[in-house]
Amino acid sequence: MFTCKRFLCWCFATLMGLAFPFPSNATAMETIEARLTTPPEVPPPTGRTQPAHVVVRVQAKELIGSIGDGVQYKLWTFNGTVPGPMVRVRVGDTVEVRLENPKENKFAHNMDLHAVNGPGGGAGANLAFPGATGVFTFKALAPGLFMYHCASPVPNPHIHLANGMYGMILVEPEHGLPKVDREYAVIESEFFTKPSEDKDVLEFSMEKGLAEHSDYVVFNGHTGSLLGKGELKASVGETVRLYFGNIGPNSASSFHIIGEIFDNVHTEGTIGGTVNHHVQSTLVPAAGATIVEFKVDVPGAYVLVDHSFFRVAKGALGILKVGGNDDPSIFQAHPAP
Ligand SMILES: [Cu+2]
Repeated sequence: MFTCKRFLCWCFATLMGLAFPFPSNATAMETIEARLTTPPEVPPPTGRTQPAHVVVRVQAKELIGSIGDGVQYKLWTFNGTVPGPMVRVRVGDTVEVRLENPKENKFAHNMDLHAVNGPGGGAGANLAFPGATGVFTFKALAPGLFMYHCASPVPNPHIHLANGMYGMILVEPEHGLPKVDREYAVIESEFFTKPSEDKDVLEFSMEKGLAEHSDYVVFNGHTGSLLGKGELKASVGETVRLYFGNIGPNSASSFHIIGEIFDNVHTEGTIGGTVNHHVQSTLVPAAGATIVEFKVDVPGAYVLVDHSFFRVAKGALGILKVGGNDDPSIFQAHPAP
């Protein structure tokens, strides 16, 4: 029943609304530039409690780069790196994706983001031929870790993936993720190669791609990206969160860290979905992702691998170097008697 008291409240609210109009979401939403990082570096938490209009600027670059020691390859990249930049937004954000394709490039490129609800993940909307910029916006409706990749039909999408055009976008939940001490991003991928007209430079082999016979399986675009100076670092007692993606383009990954048990595995990169505990290896499909978290207890070198093990010989390994003090109650080596 619409009582007199309710009517007076309604009148008051209406008048206040006219006198002090509340800003709508559209007008209140601030516009910010996404801070992009190259894996293994991860952008910092958004720290925002409100959605924003986030502008992501990416440039397609076709270049010759290294995929292994002494191995040069004709790469197609986002922002000149393989993988492309990592993006971090918050659920509810409106994300404006701006893909510039410089006129010096030979091919059309675009971006299909798996975080998108919309045709082609945006790939049809931002297809950019050399000299053009493709733009589309989407609202991040679901939190999670998502892959993105080029899906240009020129000459066909799978070549663009195989040549290096992929990356990850993290969509934080409304209140962000629990704080950890270290965050890293790693993406696995395959290369299918043959000599190009320049004998010192390899290029994509359609024959090997179709046969699913990879020459290289790598983390972060290079057989040595997580070795030597590229080793990931942590200290005993710290918590580590790894954003792990697998672009394939063909094979699923049996992701494992030798000597470490994953405390939490956010299966299939979901946030708010299934979290498994005490996991040894986790399966990541092509164009899928996972988030694993663990506390490091013992110092030493921990080896990241695809435990489909012959891929280690093709390059799928990296090191997490853990510093700090031993805890013999957890692990100790005994000298030979
Ligand atoms: Cu492309």
